[in-house]
Amino acid sequence: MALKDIIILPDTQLRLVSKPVETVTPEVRQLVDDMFQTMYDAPGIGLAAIQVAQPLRLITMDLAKRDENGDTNPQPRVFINPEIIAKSDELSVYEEGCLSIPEYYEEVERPAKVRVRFLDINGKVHEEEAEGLYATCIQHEIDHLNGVLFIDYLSKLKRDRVMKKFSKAAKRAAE
Ligand code: GNR
Ligand code: NI
Repeated sequence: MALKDIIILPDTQLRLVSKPVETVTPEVRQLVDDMFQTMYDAPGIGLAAIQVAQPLRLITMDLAKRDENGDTNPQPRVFINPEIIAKSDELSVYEEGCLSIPEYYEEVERPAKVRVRFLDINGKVHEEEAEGLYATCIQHEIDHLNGVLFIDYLSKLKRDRVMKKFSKAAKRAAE
């Protein structure tokens, strides 16, 4: 297993449209392991492969909550070539964050429920109904596969402000 660097704004790789996974090779399994390690270390509840600079339609997720003792029952999930095949008309608002836009949080409105089709690590097809945090997270992650970030749903003013802040930080870091 290996920790990978998470790319952050204004890295233009975040705007790539990721390619379908054709076969689950040993390299893909290794990438999934590395993504889990990177996601848990961050920590985050979801990670798209492009966030570790791999433009593949591959997502890891773990929505497990800590219990009263502060322990977790890990619930690692892998989504390969996921597709949203239905969305509710009902919307819900959630305060989102993104490991590629560190320490910035804003409310985003999205369909409250979605139906998602995906392959698991063994190539088996699944279809699931997602709601609550699961619905928010899977939509956020599938957006990454299409080069879309949650700031794209904010006003141009807010988005420009965030882009400017991260561009300045990158320039300072390069000096
Ligand atoms: O860790 C994460 N938390 C989160 C919170 C609200 C909505 C979406 C997310 S996903 C984010 C990790 C991430 O950037 N995944 O792409
Ligand atoms: Ni994200």
